[in-house]
Amino acid sequence: MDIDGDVGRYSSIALSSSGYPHISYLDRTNNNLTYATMDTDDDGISDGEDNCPTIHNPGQEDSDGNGIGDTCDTGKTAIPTLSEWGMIIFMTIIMGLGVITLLRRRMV
Ligand SMILES: [Ca+2]
Ligand SMILES: [Ca+2]
Ligand SMILES: [Ca+2]
Repeated sequence: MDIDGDVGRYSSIALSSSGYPHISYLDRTNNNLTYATMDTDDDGISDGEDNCPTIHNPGQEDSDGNGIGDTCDTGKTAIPTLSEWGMIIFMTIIMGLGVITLLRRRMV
């Protein structure tokens, strides 16, 4: 059935490997083969293409580029702040000095 409520004919349905349905039908009003799209969150992006299909995000922002929209991406990898980077570098240097000290003691 299209947005005008007209029923098509010869409909077909196929499921993608991720389980997303792909539906096409012959539109009775113009005899065009039509691909039916579903937009659950009404953001203008069909569910199959939407990087966050249940939350309205027409901009499809995905700041970390993992394919999951920012509004849905709960498993974001935290990027260390400048002070955290400083601590990481500091600890790496301390550990490196510790390893060098241990190796020198063993060589003596
Ligand atoms: Ca959508
Ligand atoms: Ca969306
Ligand atoms: Ca993301």
